[in-house]
Parts: sequence; structure tokens; C-alpha cells
Amino acid sequence: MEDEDGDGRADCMVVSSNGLTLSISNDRNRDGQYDYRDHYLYGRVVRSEADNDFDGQFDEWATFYFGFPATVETDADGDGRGDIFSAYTNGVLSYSTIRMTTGKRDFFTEYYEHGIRSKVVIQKDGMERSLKCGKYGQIEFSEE
Ligand SMILES: [Ca+2]
Ligand SMILES: [Ca+2]
Ligand SMILES: [Ca+2]
Repeated sequence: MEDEDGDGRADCMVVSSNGLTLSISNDRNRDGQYDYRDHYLYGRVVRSEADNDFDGQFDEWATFYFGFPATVETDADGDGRGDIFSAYTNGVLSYSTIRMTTGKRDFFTEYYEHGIRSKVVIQKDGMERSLKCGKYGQIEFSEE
């Protein structure tokens, strides 16, 4: 336990076993509750969770592959379940899926190539619509 600002409360907690770090928790806004945690495997971060609005509930979960982000899931509406799921390839965003509030099975997925949005797929009421993107990632609404 460490208390960097000297207020008597721990701001950082390291959990380790046999000399290997298992997790590090941080209290970034110093309110006495941990709001960021990294999980380690053989000395590398493999997973993290964050409470970015500091309400005591984690709202962002990430996985890492060789130090690069692999997936990030975000709870945008605060119900404790992820609504935005992003996947990365070699640390570069490859696609991002947003669960729409209109229904359980409605999704909005953006695909990326070399970091630029290349395609948008909308799934709604069991129907799928694909929209192409221009070279700057803008959606082109012209029908194919
Ligand atoms: Ca906190
Ligand atoms: Ca939260
Ligand atoms: Ca949610």
C-alpha cells in the first residue's frame, strides 16, 4: 500500500505472489475508492478495468496483447454492461461495435483500415445495412 499524497489513505495497492505482480490498483481521484486496476501475467499487463466517472462501478474493461491494447469495452449508459466494444490489431483500431439503445440486437459497427474508418454496418431489427466510407473515413450515403 502506498500513500503518495500523505492523507493517510492508500492511493495505490499492489498485489503480488512469489515476487510477481498480479495487480496494481489506483485511486486516481483520491476519494478513497480504487478506480483503476491493471492485472498482470508474468510481468506484463494483460487486462485493466477503470471507473472513469468515479461512481464506484467499473465502466471500461481492456485487454492487452504484448503491451498493445487488444480489446476495449465501455459501459456508456452506466448499467454495468459494456455498450461499446472496440478491437485492435497490432495496437491499431480495427473495428468498433456500439450497442444501440433501440433494441437488444441492434448494433452499429465501424470497421477501420490503417486507422481510417472504411465501412459502417448497421444491424437493426435483423436487417443489415452496409455503408462505405470515403478516403477520409466519411460515410458515403450513395447506394451501391
Ligand atoms: Ca477513486
Ligand atoms: Ca463508473
Ligand atoms: Ca451499458
